[in-house]
Amino acid sequence: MNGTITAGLLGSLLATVPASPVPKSASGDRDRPPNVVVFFTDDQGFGDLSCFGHPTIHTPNVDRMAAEGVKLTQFYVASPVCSPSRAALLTGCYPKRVGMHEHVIFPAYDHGLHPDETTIADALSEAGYATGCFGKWHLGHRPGLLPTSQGFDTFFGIPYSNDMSQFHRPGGNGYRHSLPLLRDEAVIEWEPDQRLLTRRCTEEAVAFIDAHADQPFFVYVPHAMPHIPIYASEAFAGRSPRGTYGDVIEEIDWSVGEVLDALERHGVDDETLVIFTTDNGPWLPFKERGGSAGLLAGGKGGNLEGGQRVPFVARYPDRIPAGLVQRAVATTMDLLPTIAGLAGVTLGDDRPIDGHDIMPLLEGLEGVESPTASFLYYTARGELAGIRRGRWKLLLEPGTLHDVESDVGEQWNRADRHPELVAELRRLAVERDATITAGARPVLEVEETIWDPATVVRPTASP
Ligand SMILES: [Ca+2]
Repeated sequence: MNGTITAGLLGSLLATVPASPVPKSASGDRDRPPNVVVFFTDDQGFGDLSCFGHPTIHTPNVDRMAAEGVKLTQFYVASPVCSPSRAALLTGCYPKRVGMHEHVIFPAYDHGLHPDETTIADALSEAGYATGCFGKWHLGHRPGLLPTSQGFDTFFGIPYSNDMSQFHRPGGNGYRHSLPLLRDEAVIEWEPDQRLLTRRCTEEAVAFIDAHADQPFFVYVPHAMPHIPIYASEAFAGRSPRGTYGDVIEEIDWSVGEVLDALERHGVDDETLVIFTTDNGPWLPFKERGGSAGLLAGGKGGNLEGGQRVPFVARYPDRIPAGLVQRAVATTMDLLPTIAGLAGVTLGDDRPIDGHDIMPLLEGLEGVESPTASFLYYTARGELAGIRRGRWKLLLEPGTLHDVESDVGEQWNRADRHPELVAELRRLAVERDATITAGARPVLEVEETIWDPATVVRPTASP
């Protein structure tokens, strides 16, 4: 055999291949860019998936994504709290670069991510994608700041955290706000039954896929759970040995399964990139109602690894090999350039970003290294906190140096042994932060409101 096959022989070889049970309606269309689905859960820990080692929480659908795709074990969010982390995911920038670094947005606040920023949804909209957001937004809730002003065709969900309601804060806490459920920019319910949030957002996401399967689509599912107060629907309540927190994660896993089923039903699962990750680490003070960072120290709100290193799984059978585990450092800021690259969108150079295209890393190409030369840590309030370069992580205060590859739990401070490295990393962190600060872009402040931020509406459903 010389490697060439005649047309007749090729025909007879193909004839022996059994017909695929699922028609690949779009897979033969190489001009069509891949669909993209991003699950971005809220406050789920590094250790809260069975494929990341949890012994009793059962997550077969995310586990299947990992078995059929890639798992990243050193994947970071750019902030240990919600709003800055979400800004980084959608814009590919450190939160400080887009002015969103100073903690989370509360109901009375009037600012949000500037609509002039390019989000993943903006980039994909430009490429002809249908774009939908189903879950919790938390990047501004005044007119012009909601998802429909940030590249999304539609939005269903809550504008800020599910505890930002006087009915979900113990003792009221001086809190004078109620939680609305929105469709696009309109309030459709006050104080929605939180037991149904995961299910309803999933049903909306699946309906969106059903309606747009004949064109490229981007579905962003930032589930409001497992941020406290945690609730699961009746079908999941009381099911997990890990208690309500486990029930909530298992319902989120069900949500992933529903979306994977929809992709398969429409014959587009091979050419759809599905990502599962979370916005920051577990909220530890809530004890059994919060999650676990597994081997990592710390959790939400802090800069120990448990606050910012999160589980990451990606499935895209056309490009990503099954069962790959990557230990290279990557971050949520890499998603915008990676996804834009897949969609054939060139990002303008008028707005510098911090992320890198990590498709070669997700594909496991031979010899590929992390494009993240160094990673900066910021506190929940947006102050420079530290830096990771290679295996070394320096936290500026109290000046601890850890080899976070051998010492993933940050137990053994090596600062005394490597004073020159400490000085070098400190200098690099300060220099890089100064560059970001000098080029920082503004948020947008909007005085008008869609609803009265002090609206008081008694909940009717959630216990
Ligand atoms: Ca969060």
